[in-house]
Amino acid sequence: MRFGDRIRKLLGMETVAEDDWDELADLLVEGDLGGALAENVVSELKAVCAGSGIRNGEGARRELKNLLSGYARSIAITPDPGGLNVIMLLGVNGVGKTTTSAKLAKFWLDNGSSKKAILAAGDTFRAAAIEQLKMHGSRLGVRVVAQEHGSDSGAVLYDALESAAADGSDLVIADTAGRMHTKANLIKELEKMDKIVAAKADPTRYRRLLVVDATTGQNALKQAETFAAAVRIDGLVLTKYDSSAKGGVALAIARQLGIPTAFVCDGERYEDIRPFDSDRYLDEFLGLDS
Ligand SMILES: Nc1nc2c(ncn2[C@@H]2O[C@H](COP(=O)(O)OP(=O)(O)OP(=O)(O)O)[C@@H](O)[C@H]2O)c(=O)[nH]1
Ligand SMILES: [Mg+2]
Repeated sequence: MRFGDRIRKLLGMETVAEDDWDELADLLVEGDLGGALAENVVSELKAVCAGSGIRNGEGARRELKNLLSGYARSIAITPDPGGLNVIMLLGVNGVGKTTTSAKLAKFWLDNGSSKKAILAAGDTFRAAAIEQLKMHGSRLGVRVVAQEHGSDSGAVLYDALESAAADGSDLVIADTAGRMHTKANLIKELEKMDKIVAAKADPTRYRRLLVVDATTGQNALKQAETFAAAVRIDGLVLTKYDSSAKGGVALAIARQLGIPTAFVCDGERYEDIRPFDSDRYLDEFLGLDS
């Protein structure tokens, strides 16, 4: 059963019973909101419903949406015309960075936000990563700037920016490594790459997107904390948000770290990406959409 359907089943047409509030808090924790936020929201909701005489589940669900709207944060990220835009994708291994790089290139080329894009193979750590990005590049007709496996990723990004300036590209999407021998290494590497790009790119056209897997729950919050400690994160990409994914972690990350969500991905095809719409997201989360 879809997560939103479970919420709707609990808060249906009938009067909300006292036990239902506790069950709702448990369900919101299962939905990856995190314990503190779930408890908070449910006690606020109880007070609002009591104060305005709302007794049935449906009405409570609508009030819950109002409350959660206060936590949801979204951001529209689009390449700005008239200069070179740089999008750096960050995240731990396997979350979907490489796939998202390709999806974003296609999305912005298709809608005209970019006329000419480059994919930069910043993941020089994993042996197959460069080939994987080149495969996407050749399928999409997008140039890939890469060096060999094991080379310095900062140098690859530097190259990609020079190359973009030389051939009139308006967008560089940088894939990066999600794996390092240690967390300290990962952070050092992130800071270094960020410095190199920041020194060369227009700061208003340089965005760092953190990719998180919606199915990993509260782990995604921990990842966001780690990455946000190293570099400024402009927005999240929530991947693997298929019909069973709950995705409440985007709310937890917004509340805890103030990071808004930019895109949602719900499949492996290039088309399976859309800008984050918090209204639609809350409707899905709370089963208000069907
Ligand atoms: N269902 C689903 N699968 C996805 C989505 N995004 C990526 N994947 C799959 O997740 C797997 C990992 O994706 P990658 O793009 O290689 O992830 P990555 O973060 O680059 O991984 P590393 O390079 O190992 O750090 C692949 O099998 C993708 O097809 C999504 O939105 N939905
Ligand atoms: Mg990758």
